[in-house]
Amino acid sequence: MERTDHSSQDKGSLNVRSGVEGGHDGMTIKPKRFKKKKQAVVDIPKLATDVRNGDRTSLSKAITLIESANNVHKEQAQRLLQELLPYTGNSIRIGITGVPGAGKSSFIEAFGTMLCEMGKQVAVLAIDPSSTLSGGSILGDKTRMEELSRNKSAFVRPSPSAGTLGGVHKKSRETMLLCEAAGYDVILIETVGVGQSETYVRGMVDFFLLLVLTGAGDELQGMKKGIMELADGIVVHKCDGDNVRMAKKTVREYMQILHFLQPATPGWMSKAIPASSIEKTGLTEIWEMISQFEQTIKSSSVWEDRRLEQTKEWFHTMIRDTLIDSFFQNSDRKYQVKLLEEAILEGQITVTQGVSKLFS
Ligand SMILES: Nc1nc2c(ncn2[C@@H]2O[C@H](COP(=O)(O)OP(=O)(O)OP(=O)(O)O)[C@@H](O)[C@H]2O)c(=O)[nH]1
Ligand SMILES: [Mg+2]
Repeated sequence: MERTDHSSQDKGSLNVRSGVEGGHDGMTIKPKRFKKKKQAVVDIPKLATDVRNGDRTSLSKAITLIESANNVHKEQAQRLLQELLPYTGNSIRIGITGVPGAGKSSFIEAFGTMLCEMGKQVAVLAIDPSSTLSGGSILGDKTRMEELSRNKSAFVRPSPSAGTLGGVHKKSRETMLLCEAAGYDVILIETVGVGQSETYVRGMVDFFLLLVLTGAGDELQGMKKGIMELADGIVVHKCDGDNVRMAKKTVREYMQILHFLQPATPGWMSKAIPASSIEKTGLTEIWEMISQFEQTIKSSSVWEDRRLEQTKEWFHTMIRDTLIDSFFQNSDRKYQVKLLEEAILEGQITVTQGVSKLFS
């Protein structure tokens, strides 16, 4: 299926991005379309149909609606999702992590392009906790995914830079569902392997791929064993030029280590594979590994169980987020917190007493 493309693909994404970066007031892009007066008339059933028909402009618009913090948009976004829910879930969701500079974006460009050539529809999302601080490394990503961004079978969506990682995560899950409803059958999610983001991404994908560089010994010194235990596959990246011999040695080292680790997915033995995004080697092997994983895991209940568990976890995370938001939104409460904070710092009351006062 070829997607309809009313605007140019690049233009579509760029339009949306500026809206997202516009901040929490939501739809700063295309202001004419989302002027206050017109807010009520977004035709949700039509938008749902257009998204399902693979119209990328509509998909961009739908994602912008999901990312908006405006209450009217929020309500519309949920109605839209509800309409599209029956058409979601039919993709393989792949998380890609690795230290900054491991080559994640370059890998997605090469790997995603190969998948498109194989007839897949590929959506790329990014969860970038650093983008709120740095103003977005996403422009760099865009240039690194130039070929993929132009591909008619691909949809590249930069990460929303909306507040906390928790917030980004919540929106990314819904964005992923929209992409599935639009017919994308492979979802690639890039995240920087620092802090908490990899745990978030692990919680929303089927297959988790860790990109590493040569020198397993050195890497492992600084790498938490934990992140390796999350990975279903390890790519020893930049296996090209003078680096080939070292990369192959590193693969053997990782294979040995993996042997002793708890499997990330029950019933699956994680593997290490060498690859180069520049020379485009190892990419078919990686896809074969992922396909084999899918086949193996789908034949047991693990696939379905994990997805159900992830949805449950998502629900509980949202309850916690909502509780926290609603707690701090109340302006009297904010004032009370400030006063109690002062009393605690001056030693008049204990922290526990301060908390008790807020909840009594
Ligand atoms: N030799 C070699 N260099 C590569 C390869 N893939 C990427 N690079 C280089 O590695 C650098 C980092 O690549 P990116 O794709 O931006 O890495 P990243 O992991 O997405 O980086 P962040 O998004 O900043 O975390 C760039 O200079 C790339 O040209 C590869 O297969 N071989
Ligand atoms: Mg990147």
